[in-house]
Amino acid sequence: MHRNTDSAVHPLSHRPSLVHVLRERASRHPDRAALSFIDDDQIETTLTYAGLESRVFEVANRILAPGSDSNPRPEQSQAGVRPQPGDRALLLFPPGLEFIVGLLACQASRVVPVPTCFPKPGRAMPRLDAAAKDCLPSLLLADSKTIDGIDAKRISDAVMDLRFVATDATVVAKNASPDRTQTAAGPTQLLAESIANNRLSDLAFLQYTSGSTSSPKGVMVSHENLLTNLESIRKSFGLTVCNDADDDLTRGVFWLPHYHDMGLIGGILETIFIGGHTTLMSPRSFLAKPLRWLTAIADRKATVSGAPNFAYELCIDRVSPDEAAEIDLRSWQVAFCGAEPIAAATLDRFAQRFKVSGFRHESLLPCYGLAEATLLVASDRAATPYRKLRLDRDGLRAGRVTPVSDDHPRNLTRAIVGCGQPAGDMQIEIVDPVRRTRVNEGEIGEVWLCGQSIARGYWQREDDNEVQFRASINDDADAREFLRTGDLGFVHGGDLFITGRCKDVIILRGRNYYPHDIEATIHQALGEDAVRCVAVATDAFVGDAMSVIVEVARHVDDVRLPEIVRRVRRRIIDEHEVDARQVVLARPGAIPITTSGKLKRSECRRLLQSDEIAARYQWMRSIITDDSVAT
Ligand code: 1ZZ
Repeated sequence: MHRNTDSAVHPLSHRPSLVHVLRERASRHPDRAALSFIDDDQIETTLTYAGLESRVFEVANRILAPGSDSNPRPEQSQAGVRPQPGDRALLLFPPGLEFIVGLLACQASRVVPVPTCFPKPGRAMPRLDAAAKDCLPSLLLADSKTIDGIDAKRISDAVMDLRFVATDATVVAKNASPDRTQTAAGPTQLLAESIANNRLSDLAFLQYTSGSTSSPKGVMVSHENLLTNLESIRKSFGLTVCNDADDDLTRGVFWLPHYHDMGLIGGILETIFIGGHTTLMSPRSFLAKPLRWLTAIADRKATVSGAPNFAYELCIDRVSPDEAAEIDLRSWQVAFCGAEPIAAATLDRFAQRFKVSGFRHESLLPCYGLAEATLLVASDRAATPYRKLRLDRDGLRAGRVTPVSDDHPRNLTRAIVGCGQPAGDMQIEIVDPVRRTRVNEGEIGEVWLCGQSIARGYWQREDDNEVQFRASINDDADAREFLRTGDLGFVHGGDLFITGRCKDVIILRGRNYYPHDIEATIHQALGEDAVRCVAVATDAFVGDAMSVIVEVARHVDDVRLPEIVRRVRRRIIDEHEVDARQVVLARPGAIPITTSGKLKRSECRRLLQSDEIAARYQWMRSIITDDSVAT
């Protein structure tokens, strides 16, 4: 058993939600900058703690007083209806501070916020529609520009019928905090009561980002889960709580998507929890020019920032040695890396490239987590060199951990980065998923988790919850309930190492893609030309690799095959904003299926990796250029 003995301190009952924490911060250091946002034109907006609190109360007052809505769409059936505690509100915001105001305003008014992915202009909103159909919200919060731009043709009735609240439409007097304004009547009194009635067991938000579009799953994160995990992150990452003016301020810089657990909790909510200052920018701004991320860290003397492996890789590729020499990264104490497989080579190359900027190798902090456990599960020790194990590759494929020396031939080994120790009260067990017993030390199994950060399950999915959130280990004396992560790994020297996944999800650039969604897109793109198709992660360990096999109908002539590949890729890029690394066009019957007609994904992956699929034509992206290979 792998148990963290650090007993869970639960300093939570006196402040059962993050709104309570925000109020403390706002009264202790009202003028301290809390969150800044640099937009894509490099214009910066900042909210102080008092400013954030006042905006949160202003919007929360409005949520609770539907009569005061300056609702741009009065025809909605929910317009004018006051939400009940526990009602859901979709949050539809581009990156920026308005999203944070909306999220906390929901919590203050005991409405459950549901962050959703912000689509590109003119695009359909399948994720928003899917979340709306699943959690049946009564409100939609957005800024007025977004609400004005909502096109009834591109959105389902389930969304159009909601009460829309524009967070930036000012209808209540400034500084309308429930305690601080004597003038506050009706809604303000209601809000004060609402905040006082918040309970640790209430939902802090529903996290939909990891679900597939066709069958979305909303992870129910309670205030208790959230506050526990925020405290675990603080301890594991060694972050300072900034209570007093002379405390060393924790400064963050983040560009991660705000609707994903890592950006939302790690980037935004942790800042408020510890009373630090974080500067945010959009993922687009980072992707367009990765140097911006590092420059922001240098300019703000940031102490904490991080991203998935691909982002470190992008910096190595796109920031020149000369540019690296110009920036000062000496302040960067915690450079965390997680959300997708971590490559030791990437971390080492990053440290090497940015040594000239004053970046320290021991700042790199590999970590592991998932939305179903709120966020952080395990992380390396802060300010120490990260752990790496070189393992025998064949042993690994057979589920055995056989460390080998560094001079072993590289092609027979795989280096795996350690994700450190359980965070806070998290208990980690490595379990044989079939026998449901703990595996022996040094064997690979599924990662099972137990602790106060484990979310309360998926919204309205009792059957799934029974299997995934309430699993039991056969020989567990304490009869605990575990979350099954679907990830494979082992524990070595007290540290967790992740080796792969037993679930099908494809992780690209730290985001999860569900094969069903990609396959549905291919079918839409090809119609009658495709018989069957499958999308799999082929090179899961270094990330960034999705392969697609399409059985092409017999009537399709060979000359059309390159154009079919282009159509498949274009459509996947359009709808999912990722590209495949490999598209194989095969004859009907090439994709293995079970007797009940289900795709055998792991068999497909094996066939692709051993080059055993009989292809009519295939396209493969090389690292440097795109090239097509006719076979
Ligand atoms: P999600 C102050 N995965 O990705 C800042 N880590 O959740 C604190 N695979 O539910 C920031 N190796 O989308 C703390 N190391 O996907 C950040 O992703 C802590 O397959 C990292 O099941 C949190 C990541 C959150 C996240 C979860 C899936 C997992 C696993 C994969 C995550 C991984 C990793 C390999 C890692």
